[in-house]
Amino acid sequence: MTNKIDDRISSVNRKTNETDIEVKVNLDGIGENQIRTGLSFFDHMLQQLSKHSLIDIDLTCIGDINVDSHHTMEDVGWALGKAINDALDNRKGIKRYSHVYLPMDECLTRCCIDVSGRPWLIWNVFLPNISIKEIETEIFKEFFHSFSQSACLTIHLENIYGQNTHHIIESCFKSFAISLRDAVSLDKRNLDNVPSTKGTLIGNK
Ligand SMILES: [Mn+2]
Repeated sequence: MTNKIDDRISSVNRKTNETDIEVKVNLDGIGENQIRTGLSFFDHMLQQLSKHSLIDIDLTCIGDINVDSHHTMEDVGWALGKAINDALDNRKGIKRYSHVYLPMDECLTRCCIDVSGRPWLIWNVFLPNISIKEIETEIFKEFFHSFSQSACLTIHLENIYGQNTHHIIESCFKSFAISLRDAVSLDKRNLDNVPSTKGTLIGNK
């Protein structure tokens, strides 16, 4: 018997008075991406996320970046997480758990994830209260929090040590990407089953 897994793709459109977002993802991609948020450093981080997760991401956000970067980053996190959640569908056959230690020059960051259906973020990442380009560093936590909520993912991110703020933030995105790639990948021995004794990993059930 051949186990057929449907294409794991999805698209999400979300428009509010603050942001207008279109995003398409393919979980079984090759890391191709088109990212346009109007925030160049954020684009750089989302390109890392796609490249190292091998999830193809086509994302456009027209946000109120004349106000600040907060709404754009929070809402992009939510829309991207929702697209991942939809593409995962019933979560059959996925590996579910993964973790990665990611070194980047002087810095080391660990990401542990559970594609659990239960949203949770632990953020043990201490950043100096500065801005990189137009983004206040505190908003990166909001991105990952939104993502965890709409993707129904348990994410534990911890920067173990590091000095350079760019490296610390980038190591969070890269460690998240690589652990996500592994956790949503399919286990050939378990394609017909949801990896839970409860029998479901669908969000918030
Ligand atoms: Mn960089």
